Amino acid sequence: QLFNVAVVGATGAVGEQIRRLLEERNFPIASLKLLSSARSAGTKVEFKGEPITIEEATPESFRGVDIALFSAGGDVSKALIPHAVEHGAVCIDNTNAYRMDPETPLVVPEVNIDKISEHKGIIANPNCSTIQMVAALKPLYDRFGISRIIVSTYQAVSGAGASAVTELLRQTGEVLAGNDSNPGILPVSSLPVKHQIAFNVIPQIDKFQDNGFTLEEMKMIRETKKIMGDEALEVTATCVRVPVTYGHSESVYVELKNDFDVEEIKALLSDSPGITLVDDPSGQQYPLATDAAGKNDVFVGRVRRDLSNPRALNLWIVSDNLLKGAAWNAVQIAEYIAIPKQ
Ligand code: 11C
Repeated sequence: QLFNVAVVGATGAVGEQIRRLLEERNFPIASLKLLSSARSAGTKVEFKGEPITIEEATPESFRGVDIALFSAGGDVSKALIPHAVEHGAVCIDNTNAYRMDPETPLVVPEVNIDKISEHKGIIANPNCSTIQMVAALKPLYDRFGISRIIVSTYQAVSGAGASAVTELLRQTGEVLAGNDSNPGILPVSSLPVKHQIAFNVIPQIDKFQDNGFTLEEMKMIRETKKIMGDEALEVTATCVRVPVTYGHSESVYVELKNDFDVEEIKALLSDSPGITLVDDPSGQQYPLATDAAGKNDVFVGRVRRDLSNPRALNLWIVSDNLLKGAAWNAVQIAEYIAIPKQ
């Protein structure tokens, strides 16, 4: 069976990766619509050697569409997804718009692919920093139980869009030349105060909430509980932007409910689909953002028992935020819809 597919936000950093993956994976496409804001409409991109003109996304764009992948921001998703659903499309939404909606499954295929059958037209793709963490922790959750997670992130600038990558490179050049970095985008483009990211780390990703946590931190906390299906799971997060282009890294402390053997944990991780264990302290081998960039897997290393709590582990988890953290997770979900018996 072939599907009429639409990609909304087709020219963005994630949309570009979705197009590449649909092509590379030979997704069963009958027709492909590439949609964007009016600003990018009219430009042409190649798909399987054929030029496709980007069209402006409107409520009528979804007539006849079977599967629509959205990554054009929460406002676009909120405005257009109801129309796409009305036209009968299954929407895979990469934004925050529907993630916590109780009617909408929030899916990481390695964790809860069974939930896709419950969809009512929308399947939400979680936040990038959440996806890589739950994908790595799920095998441990199933085997030993998890009571508590404490995570600190080291997030690449591409999470804030292609313009933030340009900004990091520009600022780096300015600072090296002895000029003012003149920050213009980070931490949050819509807020008045901006900070230098070149040669710096910024402990703010997205806006602060009334409880003192940022929205990115609250996404990690809420989404992890929903995806794991465990509201009792204790999660706390500190999310930090670092001067890395692609690949989020995470330091994770996790308390297990049962005794474990570190070698068994490593074996479990290396046997799990979608996870690559890179853990050889003697050879100085551990996951690096520069190695994870461009790859679909979640990389885990620095696996060690905590010294203060024998039932706790410390891990280092790295993945390409635009791939498993966004485009690849979305295309994986689309593949499960298109080819259910995988
Ligand atoms: C970042 N995690 O790194 C964000 C980007 O809710 O999908 C993804 C935001 C989201 O800035």
